[in-house]
Amino acid sequence: MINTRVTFDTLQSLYSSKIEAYMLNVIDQTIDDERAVLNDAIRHSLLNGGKRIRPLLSIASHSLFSNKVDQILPLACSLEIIHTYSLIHDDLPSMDNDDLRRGKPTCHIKYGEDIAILAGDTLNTLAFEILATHLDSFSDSSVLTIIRMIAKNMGIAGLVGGQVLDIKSSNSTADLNHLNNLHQKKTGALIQLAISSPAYLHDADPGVIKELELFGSHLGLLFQIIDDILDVVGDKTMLGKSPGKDQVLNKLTYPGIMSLDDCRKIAEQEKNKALDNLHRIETIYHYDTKELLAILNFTFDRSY
Ligand code: GRG
Repeated sequence: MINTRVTFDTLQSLYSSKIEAYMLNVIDQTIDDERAVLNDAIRHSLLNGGKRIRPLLSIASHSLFSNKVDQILPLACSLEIIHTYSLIHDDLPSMDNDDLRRGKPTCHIKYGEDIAILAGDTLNTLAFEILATHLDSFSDSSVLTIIRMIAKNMGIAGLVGGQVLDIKSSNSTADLNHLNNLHQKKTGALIQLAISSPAYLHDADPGVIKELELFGSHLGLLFQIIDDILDVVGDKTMLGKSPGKDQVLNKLTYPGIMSLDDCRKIAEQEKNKALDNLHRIETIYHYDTKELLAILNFTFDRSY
């Protein structure tokens, strides 16, 4: 019998080349000889083999409503561009001070801190330019809605606010609620937006949007718990960055406040809650969630 199960590898082989081509094209259009070093720094950080989980999530969520993948690429790639800006800035000496990212020297190691800061700034604004310009398959009002949501959640209410909590927290001040709140903002907000934004663009039933948002929130926490576990048990080749950094920096992490077994238990709880959301989307609203399921399984299985 033919195995029709969709896996993360299936999604990568179906969609990665489209994602890479879209981002390459966007960067090529901004090429400017006078500022070649900035373009080099952007290419180095953006086009360098990330897993592309966030764009794949947007494509997977869009697949509930349409099979026209090209329509959603501007959103999918904008979110990967924002993610890349956040990684460049997170790696800076004044933040996590990392030398290695995706198996290569970090942006500031290769191009200097000044250019790395500017590359991050450029990517952040480029993402919003793409969102405002290229989502032409959707209504203006739905595009405005998601731009507003993304802008809000990439600022103090989400990514930046979560990063501040991360910098200013340590394991000695930790409890699970604080940790969940921090990661819901820092990592979860972008993941949640990748999943919910396509539904807003398609003016989906509010019940479906709610389930997708809850799914995104559970997947976001699961993603961070697994990332924390991998920082303890992973190696440099697998992670593409130095392991053990969280402990060196006295970061507030899940393994910092509980055993690895307990981390895996709460990861499993988040996975099961996310599965319940998918089940309801399938049974109540009759959408096919196999692509979202593939990404959920991949995220959970990474630390085993
Ligand atoms: C500097 C404003 C600002 C925010 C930084 C996201 C973030 C906030 C920092 C990243 C630090 C970090 C390693 C967080 C853990 C979760 C995470 C984002 C991991 C990396 O994402 P992957 O695994 O990486 O999707 P690839 O390389 O595959 O894209």
